[in-house]
Amino acid sequence: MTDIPRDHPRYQSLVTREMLVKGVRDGITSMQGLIAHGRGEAFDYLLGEKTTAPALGAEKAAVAMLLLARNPVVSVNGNAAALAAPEMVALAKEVNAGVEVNLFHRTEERVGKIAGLLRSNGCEPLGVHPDRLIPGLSHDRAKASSEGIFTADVVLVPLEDGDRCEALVKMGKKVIVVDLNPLSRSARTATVTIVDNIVRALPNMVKLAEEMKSLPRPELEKIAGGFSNETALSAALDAMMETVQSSKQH
Ligand code: PTJ
Repeated sequence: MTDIPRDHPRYQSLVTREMLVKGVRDGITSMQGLIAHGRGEAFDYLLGEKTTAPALGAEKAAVAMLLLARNPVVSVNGNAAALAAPEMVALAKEVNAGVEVNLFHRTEERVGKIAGLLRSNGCEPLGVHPDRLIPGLSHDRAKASSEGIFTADVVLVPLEDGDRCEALVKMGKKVIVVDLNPLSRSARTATVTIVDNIVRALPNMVKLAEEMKSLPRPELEKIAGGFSNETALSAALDAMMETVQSSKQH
């Protein structure tokens, strides 16, 4: 790992890159994951690399939905594993959710390594021996487990591919995505889109789950029901446009 100087103004962003590079070296993250992250970074730059108030609102609604769910599942891909494995496991514990390895560029070797990482963080993941296929999807990315994603009513799928997000919504599930690109198909199709970096969103959600798990159901229903994905996406675009506008004025 390159030694990143702590006083570098882009310290956090550079450390995040190093975590992904390590993920690739350890056989956890795909090469494509590096490219996907680069796209995310560009949007994060426009967001000011911070959790905006509307993103925090989406995180709150997502946690409420997970707490209300009958069979919630947190899906882990190669990027999420490299950037937020301990937080994904901690969140799953707080909301009583299953954790499933679910890859777009699936190889059994990578599934095994991600499962090992999740086990070392204290959970027994699903998805190692998937027994069902998500309808409407070709290719290995359709694989899912009957106890997990296949029967889940609420799924958190950070950095999800647009096609699979759409297929999960078509199955009648509530789909929560973390996606820095508010224009992506996943962002537009999901039930709740959190326009925030996964490295900020997941720690926020763990903290929110700790605070919210004792709330009565009607209160959680109010929080989840008051969320509008359209409004949240529009607010994210406004925040990005504001950054562009204020840079033009200087
Ligand atoms: O590990 P695998 O095989 O499952 O593959 C994972 C990737 C992410 C490579 C795969 O799902 C993929 O190709 O995803 P996409 O279609 O490129 O979508 C990823 C989305 O996540 C893009 O819209 C990015 O802007 C966004 N993104 C990238 N990095 C982050 C992010 N969103 C939040 N936090 C990030 N750190």
